[in-house]
Amino acid sequence: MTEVATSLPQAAAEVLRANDRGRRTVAAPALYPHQWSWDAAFVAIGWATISVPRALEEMRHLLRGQWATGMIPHIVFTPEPGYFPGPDRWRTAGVGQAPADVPTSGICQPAIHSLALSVIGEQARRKGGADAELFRAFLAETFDGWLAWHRWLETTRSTHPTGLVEIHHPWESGMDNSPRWDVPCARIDVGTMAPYERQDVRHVAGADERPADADYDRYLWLVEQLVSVGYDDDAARRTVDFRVGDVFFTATHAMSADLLAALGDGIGRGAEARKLRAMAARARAAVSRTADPATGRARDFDMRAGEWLDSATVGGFAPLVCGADAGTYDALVEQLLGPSWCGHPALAHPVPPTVTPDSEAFVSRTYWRGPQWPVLVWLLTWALRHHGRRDAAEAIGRAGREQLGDLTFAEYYDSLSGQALGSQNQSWTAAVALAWTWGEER
Ligand code: 9WN
Repeated sequence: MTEVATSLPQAAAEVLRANDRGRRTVAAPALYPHQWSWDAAFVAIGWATISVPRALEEMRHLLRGQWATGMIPHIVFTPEPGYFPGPDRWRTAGVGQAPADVPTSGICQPAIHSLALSVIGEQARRKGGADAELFRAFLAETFDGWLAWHRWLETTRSTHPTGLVEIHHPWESGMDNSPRWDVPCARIDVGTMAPYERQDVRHVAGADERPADADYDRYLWLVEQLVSVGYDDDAARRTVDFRVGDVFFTATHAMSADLLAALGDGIGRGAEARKLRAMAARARAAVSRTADPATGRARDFDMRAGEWLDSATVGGFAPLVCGADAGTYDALVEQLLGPSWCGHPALAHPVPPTVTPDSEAFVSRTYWRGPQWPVLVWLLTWALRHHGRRDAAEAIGRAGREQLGDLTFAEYYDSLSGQALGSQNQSWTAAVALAWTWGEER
């Protein structure tokens, strides 16, 4: 008799359950023992396939960390040890805008949250009854929080003439050491600061899977700069060495603001929904103005230097997330499926790598410099489907699920050898495995 292999959704659900700490899920069991902002959104999407109430709890826990400004911080800390930099390095305790009773970091991450709300809402409606009611009540109760987050992104972080969302730390992009940031990072002048010891490299098989020590010096220096101005946004704009318009972040803001508007309409918040749609339109227009005439891909903007940033990374496909005119959209889909990206003959799995293997910056196993990240692959498949390209979504989604067939639920995969890298049993990888399975059933 042949043994029945554990199915992908079963194994994925086990990972989420093992990483569950009651009202929040650790991003990864050892490497990331806290709640991260965009991880929590993807994780909630995964939970929604198992339990709508649990998915909502994840979102509620994240919102506990929201700052008075509207910012949703990139980490809501928990007492679990083992991660650096922790609250003592961020020093947000006592900062006026930060919540008094919840330790958080002082920066943010891409605005995936209303995508999560929208997907959870779909699940809740499908299940009906108590789940549908609970979702509606949750949305009515928390709508202003999500709205404040988008307002802050617009009024405080989108003031540059490009209209792009401005970030003050590579960690805010979620794609920490991506070649997208090589040029602005090279300009960071690291000053004197307290010594530190990295913890991350202890939790991975090889240090080359993680950012370099020189990157960490810059990351920690930027934290010092933000601490020095008490996390005041105006002062930060003048002070930090890293000030970049992030096109991918901007696209998530546009996408999520639109989705939140649709949810707002459903609970009688029509006036706010109109404002959200206007924000989304402005952000989408900003994304559309970034197109590189040579490649057609979207670009980031170095606000310190006043220069466009060219790099051959997945960030260039930002318009696929927020939508674009049909010509631009189709050309980008064709490029994504073509021989420099998903169709590159050297790839172990035909899903988008974070950097094309054709680029000089490409390193197949080093963090955001070339590996494939299932969570981004899923996001692109969701967006392609949402914007009417089901064919492309299905082709990439099939390959994405196949990549997860090793059941390691790795944080990322070597795009040439297919080796599982970074943390294993990463929550958001398990979550997207569940989301894909559900997406296929629809
Ligand atoms: C810093 C948790 C996070 C993700 C990021 C990813 C990585 C942190 C780190 O892990 O960043 O925020 O310590 O490396 O780059 O996208 O949210 O999974």
